[in-house]
Amino acid sequence: MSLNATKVAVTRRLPADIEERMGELFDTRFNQTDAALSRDELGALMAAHDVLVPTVADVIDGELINAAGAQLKLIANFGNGTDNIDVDAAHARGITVTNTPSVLTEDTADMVMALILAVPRRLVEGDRLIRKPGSFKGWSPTWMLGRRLAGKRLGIIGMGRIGQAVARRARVFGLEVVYHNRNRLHADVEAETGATYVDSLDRMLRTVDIVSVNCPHTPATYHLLSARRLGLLPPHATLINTSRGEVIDEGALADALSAGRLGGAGLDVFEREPAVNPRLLELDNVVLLPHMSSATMESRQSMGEKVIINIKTFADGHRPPDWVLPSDARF
Ligand code: 8YV
Repeated sequence: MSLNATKVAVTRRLPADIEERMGELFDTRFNQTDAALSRDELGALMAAHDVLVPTVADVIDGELINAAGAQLKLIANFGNGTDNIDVDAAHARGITVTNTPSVLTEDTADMVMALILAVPRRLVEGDRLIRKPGSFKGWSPTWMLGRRLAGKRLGIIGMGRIGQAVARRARVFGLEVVYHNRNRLHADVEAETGATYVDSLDRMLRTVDIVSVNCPHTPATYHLLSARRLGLLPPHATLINTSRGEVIDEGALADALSAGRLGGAGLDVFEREPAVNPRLLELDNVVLLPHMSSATMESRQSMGEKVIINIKTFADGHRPPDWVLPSDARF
């Protein structure tokens, strides 16, 4: 494939200079309107391009992949998580999948900390209140009491790059950090992050004051936080999710929060995104964000650069740096 003959389709608007560079390098079709594409529109792009650049909002399932034209050879996801793509179906069809890891780690970890502060210290509730005329009648000793962070225990589910970046930050706030992961980390990483491994997720949940979900959404983590597991958390606990909504049973979470069986939640992602369980909207102890943990100019720029490097390397006949392995080849 010669580079500027490579036909690339991008499903959403990207930063201007990324689009400009892609336009110079490849025969690129952009989505000027930035409107989410329908399934049929995605199918049409996959029938006519060598490379598709989708985002988390585009579901590229096995059916679409199997209907793609034989010329489609690369799906270069603009995003870290690839649960929007059936990677195994792509692999079976000889289509390579890449993602954009590492460049959004620090921004996402910052947002986890922002939520860890926002929920127990009632930041958003306070802001809402002060905007309601007459609601702030002046200071009093029992006014807007929250919960202190220092000395509390944070449990991190999923100790990859983002989980580790959260642990480093959490220590500075005086939190004790424990984690659960498929595999225990090397002792050096545990020492550097100050995090202690707990081999049983159930046991970890029973003992934490705050829990942060930082694992990817896979068949194995779908509803990992089920009604039963949410019931193991102490009633004062705060739950933070910046990963994927599907990892938590959102209906069971709304039940637990409404019934006062959970202290609060900070959610940047939702099970049926962009829909949000309406019961969550009623609760003051819940902070809701529109999937914006990695939304910084810097991360979007670096994600775009990664997409370009992945396409360019692939079109040049080499293995792209951010190749996503099929599930049977992951370890
Ligand atoms: C991105 C994300 O903004 O990269 C991810 O996995 O969840 C987000 O933070 C999104 O995926 C862009 O496609």
